[in-house]
Amino acid sequence: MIQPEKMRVYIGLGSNLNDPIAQIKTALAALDAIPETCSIRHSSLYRSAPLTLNATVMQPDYINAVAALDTRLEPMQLLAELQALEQHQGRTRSAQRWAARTLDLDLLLYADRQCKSEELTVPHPRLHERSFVLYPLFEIAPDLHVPGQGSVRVLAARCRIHDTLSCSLL
Ligand code: A4P
Ligand code: MG
Repeated sequence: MIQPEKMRVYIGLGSNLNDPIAQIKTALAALDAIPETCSIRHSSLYRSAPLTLNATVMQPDYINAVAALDTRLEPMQLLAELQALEQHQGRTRSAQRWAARTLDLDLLLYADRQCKSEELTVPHPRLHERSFVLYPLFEIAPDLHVPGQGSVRVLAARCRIHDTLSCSLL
């Protein structure tokens, strides 16, 4: 049987509950254990102010990172694996969008593919405007091109000017 080709994908990790640094470290190891998938590299950990929809509800700072993986899984299969890992690390989904969470795993990029549905949109629809995604992505893949948006180098530089959220290396 012919094996599907390996695809380079990028995962955004975020946590701001229950020892976020430990949550991210555990998740980085767990990503490497996903079937048909291996971890290539990951960024340093970054601390960022929470981006929320309701400024009156306080949230702890986030720890964020980005990981590069090679996978033979199709995008929806990979998303299911990511959601299972979130679940395993105690993620609960409230009705409130962008609520505090133990672990959020976003599929940022799947090779140069583009798709748009409620279940899965890649490139991740908000990646190009978020310093907590672009800084770690720039650290591990400065020459990467984001389909429909441009180079990570340019997007990260633009973000340095426009994103008012603080985001720094841990
Ligand atoms: N979904 C669609 N596309 C994708 C994708 N590319 N990757 C769907 C992952 N999931 C994707 O996600 C909601 C639905 O999006 C899923 O059912 C999936 O099928 P969720 O994880 O349940 O909820 P969410 O994360 O609250 O919603 P959303 O809109 O994905 O939020 P974001 O964009 O992930 O932002 N502030 C800081 N400083 N750092 C953060 O990491 N993260 C968020 C969440 C808000 N504020 C933050 C951070
Ligand atoms: Mg999410």
